[in-house]
Amino acid sequence: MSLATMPAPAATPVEDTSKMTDGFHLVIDALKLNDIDTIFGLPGIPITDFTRMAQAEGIRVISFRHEQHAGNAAAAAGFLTRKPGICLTVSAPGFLNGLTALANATTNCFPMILISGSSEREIVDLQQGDYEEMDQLAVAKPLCKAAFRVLQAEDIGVGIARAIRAALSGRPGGVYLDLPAKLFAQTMDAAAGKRSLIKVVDPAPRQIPAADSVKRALALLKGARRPLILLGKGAAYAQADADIRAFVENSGVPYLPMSMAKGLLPDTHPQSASAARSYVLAEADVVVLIGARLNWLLSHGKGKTWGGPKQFIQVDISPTEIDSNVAIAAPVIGDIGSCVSALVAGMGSNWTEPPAEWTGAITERKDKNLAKMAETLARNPSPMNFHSALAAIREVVKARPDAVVVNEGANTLDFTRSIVDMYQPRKRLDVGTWGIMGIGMGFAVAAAVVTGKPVIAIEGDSAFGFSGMEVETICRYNLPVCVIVFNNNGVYGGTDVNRGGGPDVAPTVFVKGARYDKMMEAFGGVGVHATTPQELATALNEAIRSGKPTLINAVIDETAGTESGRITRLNPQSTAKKK
Ligand code: ADP
Ligand code: TPW
Repeated sequence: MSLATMPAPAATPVEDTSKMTDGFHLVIDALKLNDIDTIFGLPGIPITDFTRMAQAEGIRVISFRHEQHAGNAAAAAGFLTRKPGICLTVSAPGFLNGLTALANATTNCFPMILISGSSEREIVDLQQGDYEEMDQLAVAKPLCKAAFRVLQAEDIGVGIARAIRAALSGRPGGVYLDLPAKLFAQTMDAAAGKRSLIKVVDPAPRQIPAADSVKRALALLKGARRPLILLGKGAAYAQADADIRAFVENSGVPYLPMSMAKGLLPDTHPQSASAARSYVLAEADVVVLIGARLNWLLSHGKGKTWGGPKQFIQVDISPTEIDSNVAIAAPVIGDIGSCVSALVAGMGSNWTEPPAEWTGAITERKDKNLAKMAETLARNPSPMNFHSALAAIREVVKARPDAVVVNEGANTLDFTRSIVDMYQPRKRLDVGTWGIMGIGMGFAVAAAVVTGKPVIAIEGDSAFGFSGMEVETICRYNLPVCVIVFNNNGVYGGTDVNRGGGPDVAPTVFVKGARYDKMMEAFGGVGVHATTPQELATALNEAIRSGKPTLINAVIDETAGTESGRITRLNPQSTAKKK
């Protein structure tokens, strides 16, 4: 080919940046396309600009003081809304701070997506010492349901879609999405970028149970002499409230709610067997588990708690959950809405209620226990104890059943769970499957942000400490959160002594008489020091009325309660004799 016949070299195209988009905008557009309206996070390299742009584009960005709490907020938002909660962090340390929340969300079956910026792959993979170097994808993988990394702008749509599907479909859980710094600045043609995004269709498809599994379950339930229904937080998450109510009421079977399933039916419901819990667990012959695992919280379905032999019907979306601890006679696999409505349909209109002998025996025990509890709650000791403080709070919650209760601690958790009745679904958020401390302020922020309802966070003083700095976040966004710190001067209580005799206090003891209320005042919120149930109730009512961020330092008898609350038995005991 002669020079003369060679085609002229193409002129270098001048980039028309007005028709370009970039990684920042594609991530934001992909989230918005999928109706994600809120991000919980903490800015820094490489996601600082992302948070600004997201806010500019109309996404609500709730900035925290520590990523763990942003992650917990995302998890709680996921549980409450059935949309994956989004947590956004910086690389390595920020990512690791968020990871606890991601793992906890996965353990709890809450849908969330942890999106972390990460450092340059070329440097990270050769371990050449980049700024905040870490192979985050590899670290996250064993701790969540799925983990993805996006390297090219044109794959952002797919990355976000896969993350949403993984978080929501089947058993919900945590997903990690790794976005390297370079991705954010990558550009591509705007129209092609738009076409590359995916609006996820039906991310949590209904899973209809097999007809024969429903039949098998109903046949077993029909033959039961002492049936029991156990509702777990999967049932609360499923938002199949009417079906669950119909199943309980049409069957006439007594039920027990796990802590976060409280309120699916009001705790005052005549079929609630909560006040006769140990009796029904030990005596039931057929137990229907709905969105509850037979893990440590249910003594693995065996042993003394469960008394004589029993048969289980288990409704769950995850087929591999079945037989995990004991044999399940009738698994019903599918989403709770589909399964429970199939059970209701199969029961028909003339289902025989359980024998009166069984329901009568439960009522008898319930009445006795409730009368005993009423007596305890009516006492007014000085200083206040867990019971008298919670007796006051329980009346406030009764009057405001729409308020969300967040709860953590040891005794504070156990007593609140049994004393404060819940009346509406998904109004109670707590330490969940791990019994983890530190969820308090993150969950409270999320509950306020996504529900707009008053939030009452009932916190042990140790529990509160894990996320206490987030009271600034609560004040900054002016959220209607009232934190009640049950201040008994330590982990569990404040009376332990240093067995070595030195000047240090015992490992479980805190500064005595601390004034947590001042922390809220430091950021412009309302602080109240309460030493009586009356003062506590007045302050809580006022907080709910005003909607102002409030912290009530509730002084509790430091000798009240027990070590580890109700799970003291899990504490290993030393058998070594001291010389
Ligand atoms: P709890 O701690 O209240 O006993 P768990 O967290 O142990 O509850 O159990 C929740 C269960 O609910 C999990 O096994 C999970 O697979 C199941 N689950 C979650 N969402 C759904 C759903 N939509 N349909 C069916 N099962 C679900
Ligand atoms: C992340 C261990 C369980 S309960 C608790 C701790 C430290 C605090 C109990 O004291 P608190 O409650 O809150 O004052 P109360 O009502 O008895 O006075 N680290 C994590 N999670 C857990 N569960 C612990 C430690 C623990």
